[in-house]
Amino acid sequence: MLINRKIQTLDEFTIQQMRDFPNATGELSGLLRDIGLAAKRVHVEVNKAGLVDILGDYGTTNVQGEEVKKLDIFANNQFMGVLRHGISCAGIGSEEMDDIVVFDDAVSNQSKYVCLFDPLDGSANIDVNVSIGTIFSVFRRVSELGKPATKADFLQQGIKQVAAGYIIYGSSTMMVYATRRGVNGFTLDQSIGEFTLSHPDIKCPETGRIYSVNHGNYFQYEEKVQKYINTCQLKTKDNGGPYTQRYIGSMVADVHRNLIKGGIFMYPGTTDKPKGKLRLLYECNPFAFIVEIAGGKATNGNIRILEVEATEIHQRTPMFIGSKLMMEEFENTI
Ligand code: P6P
Repeated sequence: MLINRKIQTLDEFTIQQMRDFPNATGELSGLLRDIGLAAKRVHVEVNKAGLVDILGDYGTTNVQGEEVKKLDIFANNQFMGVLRHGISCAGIGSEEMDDIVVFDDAVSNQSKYVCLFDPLDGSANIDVNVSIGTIFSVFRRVSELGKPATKADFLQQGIKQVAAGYIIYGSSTMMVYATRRGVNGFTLDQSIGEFTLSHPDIKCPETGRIYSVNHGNYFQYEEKVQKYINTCQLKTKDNGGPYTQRYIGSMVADVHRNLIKGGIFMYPGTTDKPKGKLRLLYECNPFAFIVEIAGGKATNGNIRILEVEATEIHQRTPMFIGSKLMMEEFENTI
């Protein structure tokens, strides 16, 4: 019987990557497989959310003051659980938790990495069946191995990430992650219960015709942003257009679409929220790392997202991210 070697599972891919690096300890590969396992468990619950009483508010609010949906808590616990019981992660930070959780056991304290998560981004869309996602960021610890992880392990510039990725729970469930070797996408094959390599070596198209922004805040944006939005609306076939506006209010869905098709996603600061809404450590840094590795760009309107100094776990930042040439046109708007 011929074995179809064309289909490569996430596990096989990460092990192959490890074989290509003889000095690799396998911790990062193991960490990515752990995340894939938790993602499969979240996939099951997200896919039946309409069927069981797992919808609705959990009755609490998270550190952002947002109502917490039960799936948020479930997802947070899944990712924290697999990493706490793995061998690759010393602690995690999460949108759903006020402060970092340091695992502080003999095995975890020897682990080289820490992770940050938005366990279920876009959760306000759960009840209306819009695609939602998990976003994750991986740092190598700066604290002493053998001792518990510290806050400093998490408050690093995004440029120091060793891996970052997301899972999108949509028409299919996909896990996309980047290391410095590239960006690869894996689609969940439910017939075998494995993520299988479906989008090898993802590159962000150098330009595109999609711009994504919440027009409802237009009059709260700074003049430069308003001017760029106006530019997008005035594009014709003679100057790279016409553009189309696509904004679903679920960052993972919006940025994933633009990563694959080309486009620009913007969550600018507003007069009400000068720092914008999106969080640096577990939303903007991971996507900035992924999109830059794929050939795109990501800034806060002034500097690379990956160079923004991290001062606290839940800090926010304006975010502009996408195709290289579209980002450069935005940056050159005065
Ligand atoms: P607005 C979801 O709550 C989220 O954090 C991102 O997924 C999404 O891009 C953004 O907020 C949407 O925010 O203010 O446009 O509804």
